[in-house]
Amino acid sequence: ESVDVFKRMAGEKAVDYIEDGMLVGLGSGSTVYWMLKKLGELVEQGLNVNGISSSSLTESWAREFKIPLTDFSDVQLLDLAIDGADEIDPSFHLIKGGGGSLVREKVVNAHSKKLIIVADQSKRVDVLGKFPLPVEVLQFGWQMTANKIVELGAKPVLREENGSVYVSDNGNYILDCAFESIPDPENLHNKLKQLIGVIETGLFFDMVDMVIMGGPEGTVVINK
Ligand code: DER
Repeated sequence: ESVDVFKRMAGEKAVDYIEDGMLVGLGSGSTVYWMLKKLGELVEQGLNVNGISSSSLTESWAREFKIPLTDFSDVQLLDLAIDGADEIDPSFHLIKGGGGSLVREKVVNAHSKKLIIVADQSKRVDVLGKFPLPVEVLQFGWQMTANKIVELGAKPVLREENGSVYVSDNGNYILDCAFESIPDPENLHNKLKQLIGVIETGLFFDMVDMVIMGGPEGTVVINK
């Protein structure tokens, strides 16, 4: 269906920015899937890259596509990270975490010289917040953490998957927090990070260098 076509367009276009010998941060999600598939084809044709995965699912896709993998014990700075997003505002601030990998995604993206976001056009918003903000929290005492988030104006919902509570790759819970509108992402992120029990938030600000958007007019590349 057309959204998947738009995702595929954006994901495949991002591979144009991967040069031979690069260390690449591999994001997560269904748009990144198409980037990984295309990258695997280039690796098969001889492109030399090493990737660090931001989730167990991405790792399984990378192995399926025979993309060589490394880790932070060998590599401390990546040349390029390519990742998806749930919302992108005009300043390139993001909401991420719909796929549950926001913590490792933020670690990978923060340790990369350049970050490219790939998305279908529906991810573009004027103000962040319609998409509930994923917040990763310690399992221990999560109810108290949720109560503190309520005081910040949200309605946190404990994420479930297949009828049981979702547990992240890091062994934590995720609260999906409906703030409705987040005009000042940095301020909200800082308030959330101060709460005892909050591990990380899905607010990514001042991290993105380029956005590649797939839509009916084709693929649009927007530099910061
Ligand atoms: O969880 C994330 O941040 C992922 O990047 C994901 O939400 C992106 O969504 P997609 O599956 O539409 O690419």
